Amino acid sequence: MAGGLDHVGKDLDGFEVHGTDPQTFESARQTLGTSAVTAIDEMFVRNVLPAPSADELRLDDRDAWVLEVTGVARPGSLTLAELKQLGDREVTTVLQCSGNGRTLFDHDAPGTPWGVGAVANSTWTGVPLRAVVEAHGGVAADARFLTATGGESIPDDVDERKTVVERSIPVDKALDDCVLAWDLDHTPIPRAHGAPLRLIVPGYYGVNQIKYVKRIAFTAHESDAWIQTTAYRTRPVGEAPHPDQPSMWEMNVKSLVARPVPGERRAPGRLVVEGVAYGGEAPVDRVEVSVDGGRTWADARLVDDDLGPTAWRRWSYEIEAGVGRLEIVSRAHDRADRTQPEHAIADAEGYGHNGWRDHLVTCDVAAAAST
Ligand SMILES: Nc1nc2c(c(=O)[nH]1)N[C@H]1C(S)=C(S)[C@@H](COP(=O)(O)O)O[C@H]1N2
Ligand SMILES: [Mo]
Repeated sequence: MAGGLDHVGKDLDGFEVHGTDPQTFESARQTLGTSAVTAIDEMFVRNVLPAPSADELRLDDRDAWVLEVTGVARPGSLTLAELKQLGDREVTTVLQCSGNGRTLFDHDAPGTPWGVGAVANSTWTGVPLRAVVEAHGGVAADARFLTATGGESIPDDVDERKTVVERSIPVDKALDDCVLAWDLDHTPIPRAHGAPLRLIVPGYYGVNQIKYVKRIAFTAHESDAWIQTTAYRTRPVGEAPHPDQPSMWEMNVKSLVARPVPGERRAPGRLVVEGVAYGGEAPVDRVEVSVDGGRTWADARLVDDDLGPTAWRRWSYEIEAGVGRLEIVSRAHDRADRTQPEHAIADAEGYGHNGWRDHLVTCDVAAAAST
Protein backbone atom coordinates (compact mmCIF):
# COMPACT_ATOMS: atom_id res chain seq x y z
CA MET A 1 0.00 0.00 0.00
CA ALA A 2 1.23 3.50 -0.74
CA GLY A 3 -0.02 7.07 -0.60
CA GLY A 4 0.25 10.17 -2.75
CA LEU A 5 -0.31 10.96 -6.40
CA ASP A 6 1.50 8.95 -9.04
CA HIS A 7 2.69 10.82 -12.11
CA VAL A 8 -0.16 9.46 -14.25
CA GLY A 9 -2.49 11.22 -11.84
CA LYS A 10 -3.55 8.14 -9.93
CA ASP A 11 -3.79 8.32 -6.16
CA LEU A 12 -1.90 5.23 -5.05
CA ASP A 13 -3.59 5.06 -1.68
CA GLY A 14 -5.13 1.62 -1.29
CA PHE A 15 -3.26 0.03 -4.21
CA GLU A 16 -0.54 -2.54 -4.15
CA VAL A 17 2.18 -1.02 -6.29
CA HIS A 18 3.99 -3.66 -8.36
CA GLY A 19 5.79 -1.04 -10.46
CA THR A 20 5.72 2.71 -11.04
CA ASP A 21 7.28 3.13 -14.49
CA PRO A 22 5.60 1.43 -16.24
CA GLN A 23 2.63 1.69 -13.87
CA THR A 24 1.38 -1.56 -12.41
CA PHE A 25 -1.08 -0.99 -9.56
CA GLU A 26 -3.30 -3.67 -8.07
CA SER A 27 -6.70 -2.91 -6.55
CA ALA A 28 -7.29 -4.11 -3.00
CA ARG A 29 -9.59 -7.13 -2.80
CA GLN A 30 -11.99 -5.44 -0.40
CA THR A 31 -12.69 -2.68 -2.95
CA LEU A 32 -13.87 -5.14 -5.63
CA GLY A 33 -17.59 -4.85 -6.20
CA THR A 34 -18.25 -2.19 -3.58
CA SER A 35 -20.17 -0.54 -6.42
CA ALA A 36 -21.78 -2.04 -9.52
CA VAL A 37 -19.35 -0.11 -11.72
CA THR A 38 -15.80 0.31 -10.38
CA ALA A 39 -14.93 3.87 -9.35
CA ILE A 40 -12.11 5.17 -11.57
CA ASP A 41 -10.04 5.86 -8.46
CA GLU A 42 -10.19 2.17 -7.60
CA MET A 43 -9.37 0.73 -11.04
CA PHE A 44 -6.15 -1.28 -11.33
CA VAL A 45 -3.53 -0.04 -13.80
CA ARG A 46 -1.28 -2.12 -16.01
CA ASN A 47 1.07 -0.45 -18.45
CA VAL A 48 3.52 -2.61 -20.33
CA LEU A 49 5.33 0.53 -21.51
CA PRO A 50 5.47 3.88 -19.70
CA ALA A 51 2.36 5.96 -20.45
CA PRO A 52 2.84 8.71 -23.08
CA SER A 53 3.10 12.26 -21.74
CA ALA A 54 0.12 14.60 -21.53
CA ASP A 55 1.57 16.52 -24.50
CA GLU A 56 1.94 13.41 -26.64
CA LEU A 57 -1.67 12.49 -25.84
CA ARG A 58 -2.94 15.99 -26.75
CA LEU A 59 -4.70 16.20 -23.40
CA ASP A 60 -5.13 19.95 -23.83
CA ASP A 61 -7.01 19.30 -27.11
CA ARG A 62 -8.18 15.70 -27.13
CA ASP A 63 -10.35 16.16 -30.20
CA ALA A 64 -7.16 16.70 -32.25
CA TRP A 65 -5.92 13.13 -31.56
CA VAL A 66 -5.50 11.30 -34.89
CA LEU A 67 -6.44 7.70 -35.61
CA GLU A 68 -5.11 6.03 -38.75
CA VAL A 69 -7.37 3.47 -40.43
CA THR A 70 -5.97 0.96 -42.93
CA GLY A 71 -7.08 -2.34 -44.46
CA VAL A 72 -10.36 -0.76 -45.53
CA ALA A 73 -11.67 0.24 -48.97
CA ARG A 74 -10.69 3.88 -48.38
CA PRO A 75 -7.78 4.08 -45.94
CA GLY A 76 -7.28 7.36 -44.16
CA SER A 77 -7.14 9.06 -40.83
CA LEU A 78 -9.70 10.64 -38.56
CA THR A 79 -9.47 13.03 -35.67
CA LEU A 80 -11.22 12.23 -32.43
CA ALA A 81 -13.64 15.07 -33.27
CA GLU A 82 -14.52 13.28 -36.53
CA LEU A 83 -14.91 9.94 -34.77
CA LYS A 84 -17.41 11.51 -32.39
CA GLN A 85 -19.57 12.44 -35.41
CA LEU A 86 -19.98 8.78 -36.38
CA GLY A 87 -22.20 7.85 -33.44
CA ASP A 88 -21.76 6.52 -29.95
CA ARG A 89 -22.61 3.56 -27.79
CA GLU A 90 -22.12 2.77 -24.13
CA VAL A 91 -20.79 -0.57 -22.95
CA THR A 92 -20.19 -1.81 -19.41
CA THR A 93 -17.62 -4.55 -19.38
CA VAL A 94 -15.04 -6.30 -17.23
CA LEU A 95 -11.41 -5.30 -17.69
CA GLN A 96 -9.08 -7.98 -16.37
CA CYS A 97 -5.38 -8.62 -16.87
CA SER A 98 -4.55 -12.10 -18.24
CA GLY A 99 -2.27 -12.61 -15.25
CA ASN A 100 -4.86 -11.84 -12.58
CA GLY A 101 -4.52 -14.59 -9.96
CA ARG A 102 -1.01 -15.52 -11.12
CA THR A 103 0.31 -15.93 -7.55
CA LEU A 104 -2.31 -18.60 -6.88
CA PHE A 105 -0.53 -21.04 -9.19
CA ASP A 106 1.89 -23.47 -7.53
CA HIS A 107 4.60 -23.07 -10.14
CA ASP A 108 6.72 -19.95 -10.19
CA ALA A 109 5.08 -18.23 -13.16
CA PRO A 110 7.03 -15.20 -14.42
CA GLY A 111 5.41 -11.76 -14.59
CA THR A 112 3.66 -9.30 -12.32
CA PRO A 113 2.76 -11.09 -9.06
CA TRP A 114 -0.94 -10.25 -9.17
CA GLY A 115 -3.21 -11.42 -6.39
CA VAL A 116 -6.88 -11.09 -7.32
CA GLY A 117 -7.08 -7.30 -7.86
CA ALA A 118 -6.25 -6.89 -11.55
CA VAL A 119 -9.92 -6.60 -12.48
CA ALA A 120 -12.52 -3.85 -12.77
CA ASN A 121 -16.00 -3.36 -14.25
CA SER A 122 -16.23 -0.15 -16.24
CA THR A 123 -18.53 1.84 -18.48
CA TRP A 124 -17.04 3.13 -21.73
CA THR A 125 -18.57 5.40 -24.35
CA GLY A 126 -17.37 5.52 -27.91
CA VAL A 127 -18.08 4.84 -31.54
CA PRO A 128 -18.85 1.28 -32.65
CA LEU A 129 -15.95 0.08 -34.79
CA ARG A 130 -18.41 -1.01 -37.48
CA ALA A 131 -19.46 2.62 -38.02
CA VAL A 132 -15.83 3.64 -38.55
CA VAL A 133 -15.36 0.83 -41.05
CA GLU A 134 -18.53 1.73 -42.94
CA ALA A 135 -17.38 5.34 -43.19
CA HIS A 136 -14.27 3.97 -44.94
CA GLY A 137 -16.10 1.75 -47.43
CA GLY A 138 -15.87 -1.56 -45.55
CA VAL A 139 -13.01 -3.90 -44.72
CA ALA A 140 -10.54 -5.22 -47.28
CA ALA A 141 -11.61 -8.53 -48.84
CA ASP A 142 -8.81 -10.58 -47.28
CA ALA A 143 -9.12 -9.13 -43.77
CA ARG A 144 -9.30 -11.75 -41.03
CA PHE A 145 -8.03 -9.68 -38.09
CA LEU A 146 -8.23 -6.24 -36.60
CA THR A 147 -4.81 -5.09 -35.47
CA ALA A 148 -4.69 -2.10 -33.09
CA THR A 149 -1.53 -0.20 -32.13
CA GLY A 150 -0.88 1.74 -28.93
CA GLY A 151 0.42 5.32 -29.14
CA GLU A 152 3.54 4.95 -26.99
CA SER A 153 6.63 6.31 -28.72
CA ILE A 154 9.30 3.64 -28.93
CA PRO A 155 12.93 4.70 -28.33
CA ASP A 156 15.24 4.38 -31.36
CA ASP A 157 17.62 1.99 -29.64
CA VAL A 158 15.08 -0.79 -29.07
CA ASP A 159 13.48 -3.23 -31.51
CA GLU A 160 10.08 -1.72 -32.31
CA ARG A 161 8.42 -5.09 -33.06
CA LYS A 162 9.61 -6.53 -29.76
CA THR A 163 8.35 -3.54 -27.79
CA VAL A 164 5.19 -2.09 -29.34
CA VAL A 165 1.80 -2.77 -27.73
CA GLU A 166 -0.07 -4.06 -30.77
CA ARG A 167 -2.71 -6.76 -30.67
CA SER A 168 -4.86 -8.56 -33.21
CA ILE A 169 -8.36 -9.95 -32.70
CA PRO A 170 -10.72 -11.78 -35.10
CA VAL A 171 -12.38 -9.41 -37.56
CA ASP A 172 -15.93 -10.56 -36.72
CA LYS A 173 -15.35 -9.81 -33.05
CA ALA A 174 -14.09 -6.36 -33.99
CA LEU A 175 -17.09 -5.52 -36.16
CA ASP A 176 -19.76 -7.04 -33.92
CA ASP A 177 -18.75 -5.83 -30.45
CA CYS A 178 -15.88 -3.36 -30.33
CA VAL A 179 -15.96 0.32 -29.53
CA LEU A 180 -13.36 3.08 -29.85
CA ALA A 181 -13.96 4.84 -26.56
CA TRP A 182 -13.23 8.41 -25.43
CA ASP A 183 -15.17 8.40 -22.15
CA LEU A 184 -14.74 6.21 -19.09
CA ASP A 185 -17.53 6.48 -16.55
CA HIS A 186 -18.96 9.42 -18.55
CA THR A 187 -15.81 11.53 -18.27
CA PRO A 188 -12.85 11.82 -20.66
CA ILE A 189 -10.60 8.77 -20.18
CA PRO A 190 -7.76 9.55 -17.73
CA ARG A 191 -4.19 9.14 -18.89
CA ALA A 192 -3.66 6.01 -16.82
CA HIS A 193 -6.52 4.24 -18.59
CA GLY A 194 -5.81 5.12 -22.20
CA ALA A 195 -6.58 8.78 -22.95
CA PRO A 196 -7.74 10.09 -25.31
CA LEU A 197 -8.90 7.00 -27.25
CA ARG A 198 -9.04 3.32 -26.34
CA LEU A 199 -10.16 0.16 -28.10
CA ILE A 200 -12.67 -1.76 -26.01
CA VAL A 201 -13.08 -5.48 -26.75
CA PRO A 202 -15.90 -6.70 -24.49
CA GLY A 203 -15.31 -10.12 -22.95
CA TYR A 204 -11.62 -10.29 -23.91
CA TYR A 205 -8.58 -10.03 -21.62
CA GLY A 206 -7.11 -6.62 -20.79
CA VAL A 207 -4.14 -6.78 -23.15
CA ASN A 208 -6.47 -6.53 -26.16
CA GLN A 209 -7.99 -3.26 -24.89
CA ILE A 210 -5.42 -1.03 -26.54
CA LYS A 211 -4.88 2.32 -24.81
CA TYR A 212 -3.78 5.50 -26.60
CA VAL A 213 -4.82 3.78 -29.84
CA LYS A 214 -3.24 5.51 -32.83
CA ARG A 215 -3.83 2.99 -35.63
CA ILE A 216 -6.33 0.30 -36.52
CA ALA A 217 -5.60 -1.98 -39.43
CA PHE A 218 -7.66 -4.77 -40.97
CA THR A 219 -5.11 -7.39 -41.82
CA ALA A 220 -4.90 -10.84 -43.39
CA HIS A 221 -2.55 -12.01 -40.64
CA GLU A 222 -2.11 -11.41 -36.94
CA SER A 223 0.42 -8.77 -35.93
CA ASP A 224 4.05 -9.89 -35.94
CA ALA A 225 4.70 -7.90 -32.75
CA TRP A 226 6.19 -9.96 -29.91
CA ILE A 227 3.20 -9.18 -27.66
CA GLN A 228 0.98 -11.00 -30.19
CA THR A 229 3.17 -13.82 -31.52
CA THR A 230 4.98 -14.89 -28.37
CA ALA A 231 3.51 -13.29 -25.29
CA TYR A 232 -0.10 -13.62 -24.11
CA ARG A 233 -0.53 -17.17 -25.37
CA THR A 234 -1.62 -19.99 -23.13
CA ARG A 235 0.48 -23.14 -22.97
CA PRO A 236 1.40 -25.87 -20.48
CA VAL A 237 4.27 -25.29 -18.06
CA GLY A 238 7.57 -26.21 -19.69
CA GLU A 239 6.39 -25.77 -23.29
CA ALA A 240 8.13 -23.15 -25.47
CA PRO A 241 6.07 -20.23 -26.82
CA HIS A 242 4.67 -20.69 -30.31
CA PRO A 243 2.27 -18.56 -32.42
CA ASP A 244 -0.09 -21.55 -32.78
CA GLN A 245 -0.91 -21.58 -29.06
CA PRO A 246 -4.27 -19.98 -28.17
CA SER A 247 -4.03 -16.21 -27.78
CA MET A 248 -5.41 -14.58 -24.61
CA TRP A 249 -8.63 -13.43 -26.23
CA GLU A 250 -11.91 -14.46 -24.58
CA MET A 251 -11.79 -14.53 -20.77
CA ASN A 252 -12.80 -17.67 -18.92
CA VAL A 253 -15.61 -17.76 -16.37
CA LYS A 254 -14.52 -16.76 -12.89
CA SER A 255 -15.64 -15.45 -9.50
CA LEU A 256 -13.99 -13.91 -6.46
CA VAL A 257 -14.82 -13.56 -2.79
CA ALA A 258 -14.28 -9.88 -1.97
CA ARG A 259 -15.55 -9.78 1.61
CA PRO A 260 -14.68 -11.13 4.14
CA VAL A 261 -11.02 -10.82 3.19
CA PRO A 262 -8.64 -13.72 3.87
CA GLY A 263 -7.84 -14.13 7.54
CA GLU A 264 -10.55 -11.73 8.69
CA ARG A 265 -12.10 -12.42 12.12
CA ARG A 266 -15.81 -12.01 12.61
CA ALA A 267 -18.19 -12.31 15.56
CA PRO A 268 -20.81 -15.08 15.53
CA GLY A 269 -24.16 -14.19 13.96
CA ARG A 270 -25.31 -12.81 10.66
CA LEU A 271 -22.49 -12.76 8.12
CA VAL A 272 -22.74 -11.61 4.52
CA VAL A 273 -20.30 -13.01 1.99
CA GLU A 274 -19.91 -10.77 -1.08
CA GLY A 275 -18.08 -11.02 -4.34
CA VAL A 276 -18.09 -10.60 -8.10
CA ALA A 277 -18.47 -13.04 -10.99
CA TYR A 278 -17.88 -12.64 -14.69
CA GLY A 279 -17.53 -14.64 -17.85
CA GLY A 280 -16.05 -13.92 -21.25
CA GLU A 281 -18.58 -13.34 -24.00
CA ALA A 282 -21.37 -15.27 -22.25
CA PRO A 283 -22.98 -13.70 -19.19
CA VAL A 284 -22.79 -15.28 -15.76
CA ASP A 285 -26.21 -16.58 -14.79
CA ARG A 286 -25.52 -18.42 -11.53
CA VAL A 287 -23.02 -18.28 -8.67
CA GLU A 288 -22.72 -20.93 -5.99
CA VAL A 289 -21.03 -20.42 -2.64
CA SER A 290 -19.61 -22.91 -0.16
CA VAL A 291 -18.50 -22.02 3.36
CA ASP A 292 -17.11 -25.49 4.06
CA GLY A 293 -14.33 -25.59 1.49
CA GLY A 294 -16.45 -26.97 -1.35
CA ARG A 295 -18.23 -29.85 0.41
CA THR A 296 -21.69 -28.27 0.22
CA TRP A 297 -22.89 -25.47 -2.04
CA ALA A 298 -25.83 -23.07 -2.21
CA ASP A 299 -26.86 -20.44 -4.72
CA ALA A 300 -25.79 -16.86 -4.04
CA ARG A 301 -28.12 -13.96 -4.79
CA LEU A 302 -27.19 -11.92 -7.86
CA VAL A 303 -27.17 -8.22 -6.92
CA ASP A 304 -27.99 -5.31 -9.29
CA ASP A 305 -29.67 -5.31 -12.64
CA ASP A 306 -27.88 -7.03 -15.45
CA LEU A 307 -25.58 -4.30 -16.85
CA GLY A 308 -24.91 -6.21 -20.07
CA PRO A 309 -23.52 -9.57 -21.17
CA THR A 310 -19.87 -8.80 -20.39
CA ALA A 311 -20.37 -6.80 -17.19
CA TRP A 312 -19.70 -8.54 -13.91
CA ARG A 313 -22.45 -9.65 -11.56
CA ARG A 314 -22.04 -8.76 -7.93
CA TRP A 315 -23.28 -11.55 -5.69
CA SER A 316 -24.14 -11.91 -2.03
CA TYR A 317 -24.75 -14.84 0.32
CA GLU A 318 -25.93 -14.58 3.90
CA ILE A 319 -25.38 -17.08 6.70
CA GLU A 320 -25.77 -17.37 10.46
CA ALA A 321 -22.18 -18.04 11.42
CA GLY A 322 -21.39 -20.13 14.49
CA VAL A 323 -17.99 -20.22 16.18
CA GLY A 324 -15.41 -21.92 13.98
CA ARG A 325 -13.50 -21.49 10.76
CA LEU A 326 -15.26 -20.71 7.49
CA GLU A 327 -13.63 -21.85 4.28
CA ILE A 328 -15.35 -19.75 1.66
CA VAL A 329 -15.27 -20.52 -2.06
CA SER A 330 -17.43 -19.47 -4.99
CA ARG A 331 -18.13 -21.00 -8.37
CA ALA A 332 -19.66 -19.15 -11.32
CA HIS A 333 -21.60 -20.58 -14.25
CA ASP A 334 -22.22 -18.83 -17.56
CA ARG A 335 -25.09 -18.98 -20.01
CA ALA A 336 -23.01 -21.09 -22.40
CA ASP A 337 -22.91 -23.84 -19.72
CA ARG A 338 -19.33 -23.22 -18.71
CA THR A 339 -18.28 -23.47 -15.06
CA GLN A 340 -15.15 -22.76 -13.08
CA PRO A 341 -13.06 -25.91 -12.60
CA GLU A 342 -11.87 -26.91 -9.15
CA HIS A 343 -8.26 -26.62 -10.37
CA ALA A 344 -7.01 -24.22 -13.02
CA ILE A 345 -4.90 -25.58 -15.86
CA ALA A 346 -1.32 -24.75 -14.91
CA ASP A 347 -0.38 -22.11 -17.48
CA ALA A 348 3.31 -21.43 -18.16
CA GLU A 349 2.91 -17.65 -17.85
CA GLY A 350 0.34 -17.81 -15.07
CA TYR A 351 -2.53 -16.65 -17.29
CA GLY A 352 -6.24 -17.25 -16.85
CA HIS A 353 -6.42 -18.71 -13.33
CA ASN A 354 -10.08 -19.51 -12.68
CA GLY A 355 -9.85 -22.58 -10.44
CA TRP A 356 -12.20 -22.16 -7.47
CA ARG A 357 -10.18 -24.05 -4.86
CA ASP A 358 -7.13 -21.78 -4.95
CA HIS A 359 -9.45 -18.79 -4.47
CA LEU A 360 -10.53 -20.10 -1.04
CA VAL A 361 -10.84 -17.44 1.69
CA THR A 362 -10.71 -18.41 5.37
CA CYS A 363 -12.53 -16.46 8.05
CA ASP A 364 -12.44 -17.25 11.76
CA VAL A 365 -15.68 -16.73 13.62
CA ALA A 366 -15.02 -16.21 17.33
CA ALA A 367 -16.61 -14.40 20.23
CA ALA A 368 -14.89 -11.06 20.83
CA ALA A 369 -12.08 -11.53 23.35
CA SER A 370 -12.91 -9.86 26.66
CA THR A 371 -10.21 -7.65 28.13
N1 LIG B 1 -1.21 1.06 -25.37
C1 LIG B 1 -1.29 0.18 -24.36
N2 LIG B 1 -2.44 -0.49 -24.16
C2 LIG B 1 -2.54 -1.39 -23.15
C3 LIG B 1 -1.43 -1.66 -22.31
C4 LIG B 1 -0.24 -0.92 -22.53
O1 LIG B 1 0.78 -1.07 -21.84
N3 LIG B 1 -0.21 -0.02 -23.56
N4 LIG B 1 -1.55 -2.62 -21.32
C5 LIG B 1 -2.55 -3.66 -21.55
C6 LIG B 1 -2.75 -4.57 -20.45
S1 LIG B 1 -1.64 -5.85 -20.31
C7 LIG B 1 -3.85 -4.49 -19.62
S2 LIG B 1 -4.15 -5.65 -18.44
C8 LIG B 1 -4.79 -3.35 -19.74
C9 LIG B 1 -4.89 -2.63 -18.40
O2 LIG B 1 -5.82 -1.58 -18.45
P1 LIG B 1 -5.89 -0.49 -17.29
O3 LIG B 1 -4.51 -0.03 -16.98
O4 LIG B 1 -6.79 0.58 -17.77
O5 LIG B 1 -6.47 -1.18 -16.08
O6 LIG B 1 -4.43 -2.43 -20.74
C10 LIG B 1 -3.89 -3.02 -21.91
N5 LIG B 1 -3.73 -2.03 -22.94
MO1 LIG C 1 -2.55 -7.40 -18.76
